[in-house]
Amino acid sequence: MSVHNDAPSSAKAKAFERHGLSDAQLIAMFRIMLAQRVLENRGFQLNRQGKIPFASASEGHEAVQAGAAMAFERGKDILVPYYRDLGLELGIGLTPYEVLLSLFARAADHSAGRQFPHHYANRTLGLHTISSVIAAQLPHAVGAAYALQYRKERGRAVLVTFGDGATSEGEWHESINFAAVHALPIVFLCENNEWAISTPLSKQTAQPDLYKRAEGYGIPGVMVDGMDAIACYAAVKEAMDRARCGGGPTLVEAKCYRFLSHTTDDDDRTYRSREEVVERRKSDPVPRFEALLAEGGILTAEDAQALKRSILDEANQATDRAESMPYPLPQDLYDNVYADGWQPWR
Ligand SMILES: Cc1ncc(C[n+]2csc(CCOP(=O)(O)OP(=O)(O)O)c2C)c(N)n1
Ligand SMILES: [Mg+2]
Repeated sequence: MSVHNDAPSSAKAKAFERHGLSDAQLIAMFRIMLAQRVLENRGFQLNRQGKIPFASASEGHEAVQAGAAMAFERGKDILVPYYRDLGLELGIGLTPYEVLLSLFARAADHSAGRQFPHHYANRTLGLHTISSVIAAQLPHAVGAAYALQYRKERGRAVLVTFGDGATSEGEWHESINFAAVHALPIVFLCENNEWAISTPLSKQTAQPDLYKRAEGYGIPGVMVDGMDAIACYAAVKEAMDRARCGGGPTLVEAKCYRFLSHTTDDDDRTYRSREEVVERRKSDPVPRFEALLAEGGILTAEDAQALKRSILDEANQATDRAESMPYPLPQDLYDNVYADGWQPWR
């Protein structure tokens, strides 16, 4: 990463609050956002081509994930994500090839080709596998944070993410309460996209500001514009810093929106209007961040084009390479399912 740089690069450039992020870090965040969008679209394309059984969609979540990824310290922190966190996973170091191996269910995938996207653990990156059971990742994450505290591993923290729907689960409340009581090094990041498949937020809770629940547990609660990548970085960074130095947990609520259907198996036209989606698209975080970087003199239109081309090239190469890899063998089906024959987390 380049050195800290507060000044806009060109004389005509507009200054903006960058919270200490260098030009290189801002461009890295934009790269994550673009890669997330390209790869999520690739998942949908491959599914519609009949090449993969299933993919999820995170369009609208790019800013919160690129911001949070930049606040994550590689080699120290632990990420316990959920299934809509492709950008976060890419942002902490997962490669497009690893993502494609999972989508194509190939043997070389981290979960050996089980094909449910995002179930890849990566020990080196500090990436915990997800749980498809909503909110079940929270007690796992709290357990990891408890282990850090028990072992006196100061300077490390856990980042756990979940959607608005997860906040209705008992495990959500139990986990936050336990973490608060023990002042554990953990940040609870809610990606509130206003929908839990077809259930709108208004049917989930009568208090749409989810961050306010933090007060009931005696921890700080912060609300952030989830379409603003820099604001998301600042909020998660502050919370992670507090957690890393013994200040206990924080609940951060990032207000975003899910632009596409829940997954390739869902059709959102059956439960929400096109007008709503079109209206919300106006706050798309990707063009918004691109415009900010352009106005700030950080990324020219040509640079942005070149970046987009290189990301698409990388995604295409990763797709071809992963597709050419072998499937797992039928006799390996029960590997890592029972204790017998267990292999260490890789
Ligand atoms: C315990 C449990 N109940 C129901 C489901 C089915 N389900 C899968 S995703 C989902 C919606 C969750 O919504 P939210 O937490 O808001 O996350 P989002 O998908 O919007 O990012 C549901 C109900 C599940 N996986 N686990
Ligand atoms: Mg949701």
